[in-house]
Amino acid sequence: MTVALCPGTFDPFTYGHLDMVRQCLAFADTVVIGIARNSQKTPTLSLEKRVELTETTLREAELDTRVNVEVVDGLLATFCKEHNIDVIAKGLRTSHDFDYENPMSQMNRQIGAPPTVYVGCKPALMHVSSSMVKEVASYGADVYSMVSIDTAEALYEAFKVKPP
Ligand code: COD
Repeated sequence: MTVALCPGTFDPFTYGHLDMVRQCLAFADTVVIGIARNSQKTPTLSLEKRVELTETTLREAELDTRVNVEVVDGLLATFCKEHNIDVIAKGLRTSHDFDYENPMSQMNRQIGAPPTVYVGCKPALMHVSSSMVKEVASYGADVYSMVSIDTAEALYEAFKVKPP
């Protein structure tokens, strides 16, 4: 049984992330979405909200039977050991993503984590990043095609703007 880990901040979990998970299910029996508590970024949404919205999005996509959501505290390498992860999966939108991800993958290998595989991004979702979704949502613009309804509403609430 192959277990793949999709780690990230998921602030918030977008349909781009969902597509990455779908692609992982083509080669893994189970996918674990690892939501980092202490990522280098300062998330807009609380950890609890990020977990809840990720679970809701998976349920709506009917992917919740083969995908689990977990919180990653500390190092990914330690999490992988504790959760019997076989492979770490990262999504690539552009070569910029590779430049960002590859040093992390090398460092993770050096400290005992399993190998990282890269999945390509669906062209229609190439421009979808959590940060851009948040920027657009912060002005009250429509993000319903990029995230679940609950996620969009949580963002409008967080930014105290009227939904479109
Ligand atoms: N299509 C496909 N993939 C996408 C899309 C899209 N539209 N959008 C994003 N992705 C991919 C990203 O490329 C990434 O692979 C993944 O989705 C998650 O994205 P984010 O932005 O939510 O996550 P990041 O980049 O903030 O996550 C950073 C980690 C939490 C993975 C990193 O900080 C980490 O590993 N922290 C743990 C501490 C640790 O072990 N550090 C040592 C590593 S050197």
